[in-house]
Amino acid sequence: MLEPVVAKGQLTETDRFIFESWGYFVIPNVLSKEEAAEAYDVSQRLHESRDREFGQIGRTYESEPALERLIDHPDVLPKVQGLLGDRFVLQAGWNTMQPAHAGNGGWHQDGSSAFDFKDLGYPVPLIQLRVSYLLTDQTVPGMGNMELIPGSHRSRVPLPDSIRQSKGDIGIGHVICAEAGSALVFHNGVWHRTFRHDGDYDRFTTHYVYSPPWVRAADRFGNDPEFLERTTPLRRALMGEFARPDAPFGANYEPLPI
Ligand SMILES: O=C(O)CCC(=O)C(=O)O
Repeated sequence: MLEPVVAKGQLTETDRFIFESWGYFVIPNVLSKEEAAEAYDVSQRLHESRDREFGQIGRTYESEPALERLIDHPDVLPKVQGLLGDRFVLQAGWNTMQPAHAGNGGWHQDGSSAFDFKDLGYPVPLIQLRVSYLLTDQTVPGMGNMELIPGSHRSRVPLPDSIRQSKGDIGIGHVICAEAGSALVFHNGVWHRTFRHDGDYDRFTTHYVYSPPWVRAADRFGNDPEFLERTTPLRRALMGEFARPDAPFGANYEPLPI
Protein backbone atom coordinates (compact mmCIF):
# COMPACT_ATOMS: atom_id res chain seq x y z
CA MET A 1 0.00 0.00 0.00
CA LEU A 2 1.18 3.51 -0.76
CA GLU A 3 1.06 5.46 2.49
CA PRO A 4 2.43 8.98 3.05
CA VAL A 5 3.64 8.17 6.56
CA VAL A 6 6.40 10.24 8.14
CA ALA A 7 8.20 10.23 11.48
CA LYS A 8 7.60 12.73 14.31
CA GLY A 9 9.69 15.88 14.64
CA GLN A 10 11.62 18.01 12.15
CA LEU A 11 10.37 18.23 8.58
CA THR A 12 12.85 16.24 6.50
CA GLU A 13 13.51 16.78 2.79
CA THR A 14 11.55 13.60 2.12
CA ASP A 15 8.62 14.83 4.25
CA ARG A 16 8.58 18.03 2.22
CA PHE A 17 8.63 16.11 -1.04
CA ILE A 18 5.72 13.95 0.14
CA PHE A 19 3.77 17.04 1.21
CA GLU A 20 4.46 18.83 -2.07
CA SER A 21 3.50 15.76 -4.10
CA TRP A 22 0.44 14.49 -2.25
CA GLY A 23 -0.58 17.55 -0.25
CA TYR A 24 -0.54 15.67 3.05
CA PHE A 25 1.18 13.20 5.31
CA VAL A 26 0.36 11.16 8.39
CA ILE A 27 2.41 11.05 11.60
CA PRO A 28 1.59 7.92 13.65
CA ASN A 29 1.74 7.65 17.45
CA VAL A 30 1.73 11.34 18.25
CA LEU A 31 -0.68 10.79 21.13
CA SER A 32 -0.53 7.74 23.35
CA LYS A 33 -3.71 5.68 23.57
CA GLU A 34 -4.35 7.26 26.99
CA GLU A 35 -3.90 10.80 25.67
CA ALA A 36 -6.19 10.09 22.72
CA ALA A 37 -8.79 8.57 25.08
CA GLU A 38 -8.60 11.60 27.38
CA ALA A 39 -9.11 13.97 24.43
CA TYR A 40 -11.98 11.74 23.24
CA ASP A 41 -13.73 11.97 26.62
CA VAL A 42 -13.31 15.75 26.68
CA SER A 43 -14.72 15.99 23.14
CA GLN A 44 -17.68 13.82 24.07
CA ARG A 45 -18.48 16.07 27.03
CA LEU A 46 -18.19 19.23 24.92
CA HIS A 47 -20.54 17.92 22.26
CA GLU A 48 -23.15 16.69 24.78
CA SER A 49 -24.97 20.02 24.71
CA ARG A 50 -25.52 19.83 20.93
CA ASP A 51 -27.89 17.74 18.87
CA ARG A 52 -26.32 14.37 18.12
CA GLU A 53 -25.43 15.15 14.53
CA PHE A 54 -22.25 15.92 12.61
CA GLY A 55 -20.86 19.22 13.89
CA GLN A 56 -17.84 21.20 14.95
CA ILE A 57 -17.07 23.25 18.04
CA GLY A 58 -14.42 25.95 17.81
CA ARG A 59 -11.79 27.20 20.27
CA THR A 60 -12.10 24.21 22.61
CA TYR A 61 -8.38 24.60 23.38
CA GLU A 62 -9.20 27.63 25.52
CA SER A 63 -11.09 25.67 28.14
CA GLU A 64 -9.69 22.15 27.88
CA PRO A 65 -6.05 21.46 28.82
CA ALA A 66 -6.08 18.12 26.95
CA LEU A 67 -6.87 20.03 23.75
CA GLU A 68 -4.74 23.08 24.53
CA ARG A 69 -1.64 20.85 24.65
CA LEU A 70 -2.13 19.98 21.00
CA ILE A 71 -1.72 23.58 19.83
CA ASP A 72 2.06 23.22 19.96
CA HIS A 73 2.63 19.49 20.19
CA PRO A 74 6.42 18.99 20.04
CA ASP A 75 6.15 16.06 17.61
CA VAL A 76 4.10 18.09 15.15
CA LEU A 77 4.94 21.78 15.50
CA PRO A 78 8.37 21.32 13.83
CA LYS A 79 6.54 20.05 10.74
CA VAL A 80 4.31 23.13 10.75
CA GLN A 81 7.36 25.35 11.18
CA GLY A 82 9.13 23.50 8.37
CA LEU A 83 6.21 24.16 6.03
CA LEU A 84 5.16 27.66 7.12
CA GLY A 85 8.41 29.18 8.38
CA ASP A 86 9.08 30.96 11.67
CA ARG A 87 6.03 33.22 11.79
CA PHE A 88 2.56 31.71 11.78
CA VAL A 89 -0.57 31.65 13.91
CA LEU A 90 -3.27 29.23 14.98
CA GLN A 91 -6.01 30.47 12.69
CA ALA A 92 -8.64 28.10 14.08
CA GLY A 93 -9.22 24.99 16.11
CA TRP A 94 -12.26 22.79 15.49
CA ASN A 95 -13.39 19.73 17.35
CA THR A 96 -15.53 17.57 15.10
CA MET A 97 -18.07 14.93 15.94
CA GLN A 98 -19.32 12.38 13.45
CA PRO A 99 -22.11 10.35 14.99
CA ALA A 100 -22.25 6.58 14.97
CA HIS A 101 -23.45 5.09 11.67
CA ALA A 102 -23.06 8.33 9.70
CA GLY A 103 -22.57 8.41 5.96
CA ASN A 104 -19.94 10.20 3.88
CA GLY A 105 -19.50 13.95 4.21
CA GLY A 106 -19.31 16.32 1.25
CA TRP A 107 -16.16 16.76 -0.84
CA HIS A 108 -14.53 20.17 -0.44
CA GLN A 109 -11.31 22.12 -0.26
CA ASP A 110 -10.63 24.22 2.82
CA GLY A 111 -10.73 27.97 2.58
CA SER A 112 -13.22 30.76 2.63
CA SER A 113 -16.40 31.05 0.61
CA ALA A 114 -16.14 34.81 1.25
CA PHE A 115 -12.97 34.86 -0.90
CA ASP A 116 -12.05 31.59 -2.48
CA PHE A 117 -8.37 30.74 -2.08
CA LYS A 118 -8.24 29.50 -5.67
CA ASP A 119 -8.87 33.09 -6.82
CA LEU A 120 -5.49 34.03 -5.35
CA GLY A 121 -3.61 32.17 -8.04
CA TYR A 122 -2.43 28.80 -9.23
CA PRO A 123 -1.48 26.55 -7.56
CA VAL A 124 -3.79 27.34 -4.65
CA PRO A 125 -1.43 28.79 -2.03
CA LEU A 126 -0.89 27.21 1.35
CA ILE A 127 -2.98 29.47 3.58
CA GLN A 128 -4.41 26.95 6.01
CA LEU A 129 -2.22 24.06 7.08
CA ARG A 130 -4.37 21.65 8.99
CA VAL A 131 -3.30 19.16 11.64
CA SER A 132 -6.06 16.67 12.45
CA TYR A 133 -5.60 14.47 15.51
CA LEU A 134 -7.50 11.20 15.22
CA LEU A 135 -9.05 10.40 18.59
CA THR A 136 -10.47 7.03 17.50
CA ASP A 137 -8.89 4.13 15.66
CA GLN A 138 -9.50 4.49 11.94
CA THR A 139 -7.47 1.50 10.82
CA VAL A 140 -9.80 0.30 8.07
CA PRO A 141 -12.24 2.23 5.85
CA GLY A 142 -15.65 2.85 7.40
CA MET A 143 -14.41 4.18 10.74
CA GLY A 144 -15.08 7.87 10.10
CA ASN A 145 -11.74 8.23 8.35
CA MET A 146 -10.68 11.28 6.44
CA GLU A 147 -10.60 10.67 2.68
CA LEU A 148 -8.29 12.82 0.55
CA ILE A 149 -7.48 12.98 -3.13
CA PRO A 150 -3.68 12.93 -3.36
CA GLY A 151 -2.18 15.77 -5.36
CA SER A 152 -5.54 17.47 -5.87
CA HIS A 153 -4.21 20.75 -4.41
CA ARG A 154 -2.44 21.06 -7.77
CA SER A 155 -5.48 20.35 -9.94
CA ARG A 156 -6.39 23.22 -12.27
CA VAL A 157 -9.97 21.98 -12.44
CA PRO A 158 -12.42 21.42 -9.60
CA LEU A 159 -13.78 18.05 -8.59
CA PRO A 160 -16.73 17.51 -10.97
CA ASP A 161 -20.10 18.71 -9.67
CA SER A 162 -21.58 15.32 -10.49
CA ILE A 163 -19.31 13.71 -7.90
CA ARG A 164 -19.76 16.50 -5.37
CA GLN A 165 -23.54 16.59 -5.60
CA SER A 166 -23.97 12.85 -5.39
CA LYS A 167 -21.30 12.58 -2.66
CA GLY A 168 -19.96 9.91 -4.97
CA ASP A 169 -16.72 7.99 -4.92
CA ILE A 170 -13.71 8.58 -7.13
CA GLY A 171 -11.10 5.93 -7.86
CA ILE A 172 -8.24 8.10 -6.60
CA GLY A 173 -9.85 8.83 -3.21
CA HIS A 174 -7.46 7.76 -0.46
CA VAL A 175 -9.16 6.73 2.78
CA ILE A 176 -6.65 7.45 5.53
CA CYS A 177 -6.20 4.40 7.73
CA ALA A 178 -4.41 5.11 10.98
CA GLU A 179 -4.64 4.48 14.68
CA ALA A 180 -6.02 6.78 17.35
CA GLY A 181 -3.33 9.28 18.26
CA SER A 182 -2.10 9.76 14.68
CA ALA A 183 -1.92 13.24 13.18
CA LEU A 184 -2.88 14.00 9.58
CA VAL A 185 -1.25 17.17 8.21
CA PHE A 186 -2.74 18.62 5.03
CA HIS A 187 -2.82 21.55 2.61
CA ASN A 188 -6.05 23.57 2.30
CA GLY A 189 -6.15 22.87 -1.44
CA VAL A 190 -6.50 19.10 -1.13
CA TRP A 191 -10.01 17.88 -1.93
CA HIS A 192 -11.26 15.86 1.02
CA ARG A 193 -14.27 14.61 2.88
CA THR A 194 -15.29 12.68 5.97
CA PHE A 195 -15.63 9.01 5.07
CA ARG A 196 -18.56 6.97 6.40
CA HIS A 197 -18.59 5.65 9.93
CA ASP A 198 -20.11 2.21 10.52
CA GLY A 199 -19.27 2.04 14.23
CA ASP A 200 -21.68 2.15 17.18
CA TYR A 201 -19.85 5.02 18.86
CA ASP A 202 -19.50 8.70 17.95
CA ARG A 203 -16.24 9.63 16.28
CA PHE A 204 -14.24 12.70 17.34
CA THR A 205 -11.33 14.28 15.50
CA THR A 206 -9.78 17.51 16.66
CA HIS A 207 -8.34 19.90 14.09
CA TYR A 208 -5.80 22.75 14.35
CA VAL A 209 -5.33 25.15 11.46
CA TYR A 210 -2.10 27.17 11.07
CA SER A 211 -1.78 30.19 8.80
CA PRO A 212 0.48 33.08 7.92
CA PRO A 213 0.17 35.76 10.63
CA TRP A 214 -1.89 38.15 8.50
CA VAL A 215 -4.80 35.72 8.13
CA ARG A 216 -7.81 36.50 10.29
CA ALA A 217 -8.88 33.89 12.83
CA ALA A 218 -11.84 31.78 11.79
CA ASP A 219 -12.97 30.33 15.10
CA ARG A 220 -12.99 33.57 17.13
CA PHE A 221 -13.37 37.33 16.86
CA GLY A 222 -10.89 37.82 19.68
CA ASN A 223 -8.87 35.82 22.15
CA ASP A 224 -10.14 35.02 25.63
CA PRO A 225 -8.09 37.27 28.00
CA GLU A 226 -8.12 34.63 30.77
CA PHE A 227 -6.75 32.01 28.41
CA LEU A 228 -4.01 34.39 27.27
CA GLU A 229 -3.16 35.19 30.85
CA ARG A 230 -2.61 31.59 31.90
CA THR A 231 -1.20 30.00 28.74
CA THR A 232 2.46 29.87 27.65
CA PRO A 233 4.38 32.55 25.70
CA LEU A 234 4.51 30.29 22.64
CA ARG A 235 0.77 29.63 22.69
CA ARG A 236 0.06 33.35 23.22
CA ALA A 237 2.16 34.11 20.15
CA LEU A 238 0.35 31.39 18.21
CA MET A 239 -2.93 33.06 19.13
CA GLY A 240 -1.63 36.11 17.26
CA GLU A 241 -0.67 38.01 20.41
CA PHE A 242 2.81 38.92 19.26
CA ALA A 243 4.34 42.37 19.54
CA ARG A 244 4.60 44.26 16.26
CA PRO A 245 7.30 46.89 16.19
CA ASP A 246 5.39 49.35 14.03
CA ALA A 247 2.35 49.37 11.77
CA PRO A 248 0.45 46.09 11.58
CA PHE A 249 2.42 43.83 9.26
CA GLY A 250 4.42 46.81 8.07
CA ALA A 251 7.66 45.37 9.34
CA ASN A 252 9.19 42.33 10.81
CA TYR A 253 8.42 40.97 14.23
CA GLU A 254 10.10 38.47 16.48
CA PRO A 255 9.87 34.86 15.26
CA LEU A 256 7.82 32.49 17.41
CA PRO A 257 9.57 31.58 20.67
CA ILE A 258 9.90 27.94 19.65
O1 LIG B 1 -14.50 14.76 9.60
C1 LIG B 1 -13.90 15.68 10.12
O2 LIG B 1 -13.54 15.65 11.29
C2 LIG B 1 -13.53 16.92 9.33
C3 LIG B 1 -14.43 17.26 8.26
C4 LIG B 1 -13.85 18.20 7.26
O3 LIG B 1 -13.48 17.80 6.22
C5 LIG B 1 -13.66 19.60 7.54
O4 LIG B 1 -13.93 20.05 8.64
O5 LIG B 1 -13.19 20.32 6.64
